Amino acid sequence: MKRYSAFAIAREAMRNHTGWDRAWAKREPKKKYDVIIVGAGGHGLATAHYLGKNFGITNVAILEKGWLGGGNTGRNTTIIRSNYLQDPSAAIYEKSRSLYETMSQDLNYNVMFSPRGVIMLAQTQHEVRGYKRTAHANALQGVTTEWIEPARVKELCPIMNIDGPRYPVLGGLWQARGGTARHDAVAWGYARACSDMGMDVIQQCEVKGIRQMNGKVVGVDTTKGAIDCDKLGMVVAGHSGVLSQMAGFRLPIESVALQALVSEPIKPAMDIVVMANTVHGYLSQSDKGEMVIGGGTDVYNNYTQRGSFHHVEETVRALVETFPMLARLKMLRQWGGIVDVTGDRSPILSKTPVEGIFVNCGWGTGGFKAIPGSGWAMAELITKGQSPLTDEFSMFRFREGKFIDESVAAGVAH
Ligand code: FAD
Ligand code: PYC
Repeated sequence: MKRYSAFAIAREAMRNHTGWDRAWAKREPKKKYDVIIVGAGGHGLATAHYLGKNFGITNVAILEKGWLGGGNTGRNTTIIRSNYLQDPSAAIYEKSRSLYETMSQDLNYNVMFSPRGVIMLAQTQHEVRGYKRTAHANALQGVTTEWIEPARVKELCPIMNIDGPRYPVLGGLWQARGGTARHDAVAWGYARACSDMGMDVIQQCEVKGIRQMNGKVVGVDTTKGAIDCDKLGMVVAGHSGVLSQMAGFRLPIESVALQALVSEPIKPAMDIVVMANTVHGYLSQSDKGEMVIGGGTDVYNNYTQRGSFHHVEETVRALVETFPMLARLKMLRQWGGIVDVTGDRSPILSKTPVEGIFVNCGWGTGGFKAIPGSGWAMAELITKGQSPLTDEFSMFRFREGKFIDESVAAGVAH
């Protein structure tokens, strides 16, 4: 595949862009693969990518029922940070954040990673204690974060009202190397790299059944026919329960809609990301100038991948005391994605009761930031049967009571 470069852009500009290759090949399924990954979201594509890049396994298909990146990966508010509390979380999220730093170069695809800094605001005494504790834990984990006082918050984000009568800003947890990236580009960049390694990215191919023999996976039934495989990775986020049912086991997971919205574009107003978790809102400004806004999850489990009007009202109302300028903005678009939430708000990267089936899910409201680290770890788990980054994230931890409680770090109310 031709590399993208300034020279290539100049060359194609001279010949009306007739010389570009397809970013990824359009393929029909082969009869058999070494590994099938179900779900061409960021996590599925990254898993496939690192199977090829780190372990040389390229006889791989990534099967997607819709279009690639059309699930949560293309619907999220793109916040990237690694300021979690527990050590296993810090390890995988910080690995991920560091992979984002070089992702554009590694994939030869501009994912627009913007380490503009993320603040998690403390607006209650409880949050002050919680975030100071996280800052201390992060220091021990080698994750660079710091507790900052209200004056510094105001300096970093002048549009903020820190003196709100109900929720004054008491400080914040600041991660200067956190930020955002272009979500679709992450999926497209990985898909292009997978295709370049000879893998098959197959869209409009829904997995409808999982075939097993003597307790081991042997293949899948799809809307494009039966396909055999030696190993299967289930990476389908909000539909993980549906897939595990096909495979004959249950996952400790619930599916719920999480919504977001954007305002009309305005001139540059804030150049950092802010999460205000007490009031349930988070905010950044896109390169187009839109304010990108999200809130808490819907209050009931569902598979409804869409936005709802009352949510816009609730989320903006929650944020308006701290960001009064929002009251003057028109809201343009809203949408929803189906996120996969576990009881301890930590993901599952695990072997399963069926030999050869591995599951990567439970990223809930916060998995965009984890895409490269999760793919890296999952590829190792699938290849070697074990990875230091996934050891603690087994699905069996719920049976054993070994929870990894990240309810505070998850940030989003659910
Ligand atoms: P997905 O991208 O959902 O991919 C799963 C894919 O599997 C889908 O494309 C689906 O079509 C496919 N699939 C399902 N069933 C089948 C089947 N039977 N056969 C074939 N294919 C199938 N995270 C952050 O870190 N920061 C944020 O700011 C953030 N904001 C968010 C805001 C919103 C509104 C939402 C919805 C999520 C947000 N998240 C955020 C969470 C993040 O988006 C997800 O955790 C992450 O994208 C999950 O990626 P994935 O690859 O696991 O899932
Ligand atoms: O996990 O950082 C996060 C997040 C922000 C918005 C939704 N999730």
